[in-house]
This record gives sequence, C-alpha cells and structure tokens, in this order.
Amino acid sequence: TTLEQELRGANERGELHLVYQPVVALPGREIVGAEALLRWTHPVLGSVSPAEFIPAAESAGIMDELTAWSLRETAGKLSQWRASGHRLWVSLNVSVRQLHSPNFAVEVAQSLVERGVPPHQLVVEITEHDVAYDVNRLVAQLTGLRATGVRIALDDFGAGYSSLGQLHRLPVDIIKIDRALVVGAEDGTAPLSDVVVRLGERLGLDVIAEGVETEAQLAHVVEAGCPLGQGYLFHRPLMAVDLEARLAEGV
Ligand code: G
Ligand code: G
Ligand code: NA
Ligand code: MN
Repeated sequence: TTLEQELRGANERGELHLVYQPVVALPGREIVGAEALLRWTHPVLGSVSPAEFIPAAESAGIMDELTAWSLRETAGKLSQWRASGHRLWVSLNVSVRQLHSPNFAVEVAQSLVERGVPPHQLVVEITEHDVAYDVNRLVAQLTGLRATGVRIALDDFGAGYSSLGQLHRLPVDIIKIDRALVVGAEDGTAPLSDVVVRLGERLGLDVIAEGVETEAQLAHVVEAGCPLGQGYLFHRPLMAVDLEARLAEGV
C-alpha cells in the first residue's frame, strides 16, 4: 500500500497529533506564541515526517480535511489555555492550496468564534516559496483572511525564492527569518539577518528568528534587535501537556 492509502483514515484512527514549538520574546525568553506542527505516528513505520506525508496528503486530496482538523484542535487548545490565564498565540502552517479553498476564511473565523478565541490569537503561516505562484491571487486571499482579524506570518523569509520585491504588497504581520540565515550567523550570513530585522522595523512587522540553536546565534539576533525567537536552543516542538507545564512554570 502507498503512503496515500495509509494516510486515509489515519486521523480517525488517532494517529495524528499536533506538537507546539514555542516562540519566545527576546531577550527574556518568555513564551508568547507557538507554532503548531503536524505529526503522524504510523503503527508500523513509526513517526513519518510531515515533509513526506504532507505532499502525500495533498495528492490524496485530504489536506483540506487535515487543515480543518488542525484548526479545530488549535482553537480548542487556545480556548483551554485562555481559561488557564495563558494568552499566547498559535500559528498554523497552511499551503497556498488550502488558502485558495473558497471557504477557508469562513472556516477559520467560525472555529475561533465557536471557542470564544479572539482572532488575533491565531496566526496563519504561508511560506515565502508560495509567494512566487500568483501574487495577485495570494494578496486577495490573504486580505480576506486578515479581514477576520487573524494574523499572517511569512515563513522561511530569505530562503531563496525572494519575495522581497513583493513584500510591501503582501498583507502580512510577521516575518520569520529562515533558519539558514540564523544558523549561519557565525559564518557570514549575519548581515542578512540584520537586514531582515531592519526591514521588519521599517515596515512595522514583527520578526521571528527561526532555528536558533546556539548561544552565539542568539547573541547575534539579540544584538540585531530581533524581538522574537524560535529554535531548539529555547524549546523543541512539545506535546500540548509539556507546553502547558512550561506555561505553568512561567506564572
Ligand atoms: O516539523 P517538521 O520540521 O518536521 O516539519 C517539516 C515541514 O512540514 C515544515 O516545512 C513544516 O512547515 C511543515 N508542516 C508541519 N506541519 C504542517 C501542517 O500542519 N501543514 C502544513 N501545510 N505544513 C506543515
Ligand atoms: O518550514 P518550517 O519553518 O515551518 O519548519 C519548521 C520545522 O523546523 C519544524 O518541524 C521544526 O521541527 C524545525 N525546527 C525548529 N527549530 C529548529 C532548530 O532550531 N533547528 C532545526 N534544525 N530545525 C528546527
Ligand atoms: Na512554518
Ligand atoms: Mn517555519
């Protein structure tokens, strides 16, 4: 059987779950948000990487369903965390294909309203790569989504498919500096991450340095004035209960 066949029904069998990788404020490191990441534990294959199963889910035509499930799951957690006094935001990765589905903005708004979660607590991440497709259409979709009050993050910024020339047109709130520019902070890419931080300041956008793994990389992004960070140095992607434990320690 193919991965696609195995994926059908995986959710009903309870094989999927979300993990949450915290985003911290710099330099204090308090948790202000988290990125939700899908995980699939296959009964025989074990943990399958989203890099493998997301393309399979797309071609099996079930990615919309998985995104809808992730959305409801996330809204449920946000609601639960609010009730415990934690107002962190959560971001969801969404591919352009989901974004183009006609009811997406309505589904997002409904899931949040049902759970009494203010829309600004949800962030939708699109990747810089997706900007290359059809910018006019993307701008229209993002504008509709953002009108619901949800915030938009541009992921993997600086990874190569440069959206720099389009950035001023894109209705985004947050730029995530690609890991490659952060990990290389010690060996030559430092000026590039500096520039992205300045760009964020000039455009009034929040900036997250992704993939921070070492104290030296952290020192660099802090020196550059980057307001937010994410990476193994701070936290790995966590099961919801483990995130809850860290949040409880913080209060
Ligand atoms: O978590 P990990 O590094 O293994 O993720 C690999 C890739 O899969 C990343 O690019 C990440 O953005 C993507 N990914 C993880 N969860 C989701 C999801 O729920 N939807 C989409 N579209 N991509 C995801
Ligand atoms: O493409 P995207 O940026 O959404 O990918 C997110 C993925 O990056 C997650 O699956 C997560 O596991 C991974 N990740 C998060 N922090 C780090 C880090 O510090 N180093 C590395 N190598 N990967 C990371
Ligand atoms: Na992402
Ligand atoms: Mn990312």
